[in-house]
Amino acid sequence: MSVDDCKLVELPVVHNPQGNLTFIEGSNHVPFEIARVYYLYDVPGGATRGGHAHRELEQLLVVMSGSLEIVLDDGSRRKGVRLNRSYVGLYLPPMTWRELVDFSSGSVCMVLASAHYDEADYIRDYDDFKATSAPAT
Ligand code: T46
Repeated sequence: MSVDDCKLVELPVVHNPQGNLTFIEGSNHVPFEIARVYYLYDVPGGATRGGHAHRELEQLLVVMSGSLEIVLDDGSRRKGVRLNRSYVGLYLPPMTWRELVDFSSGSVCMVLASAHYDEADYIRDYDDFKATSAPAT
């Protein structure tokens, strides 16, 4: 898996003078059935979240309010992506190391996930991640 497999997904917007509406359909706007939704909020200034990869989990991150940066790492390359639109998501395939940094005040990040929470799916040690993601020689 490469950082280039992490794709920005533009979500539909139903414009209305009374306010806009965006919707997300599993297996349509995201390439998986949605099994879980969680969100990060009340993140204090300077905090970093993430700092792990998932063995099998796929996710779509949508910053509903405010902004933050996601630092992606595939074991050989790093890339930063800033999210600040509630109609643009970032798709994260399995085996992507991610760090969420530079949260603006009051930001809210919603995450759609392909499976229920399972600690066994996490790789929380960067050296383990590098070893697991390295191509076989
Ligand atoms: C990810 C980034 C973007 C649960 O009990 N259920 C859940 O669904 C989740 C996501 C977490 N937890 C528990 C596990 C830990 O005891 O909540 C605690 C904090 O989780 P974690 O340290 O993994 O939080 P983040 O913000 O570093 O990472 C989370 C997701 O875990 C992760 O999949 O990609 O957000």
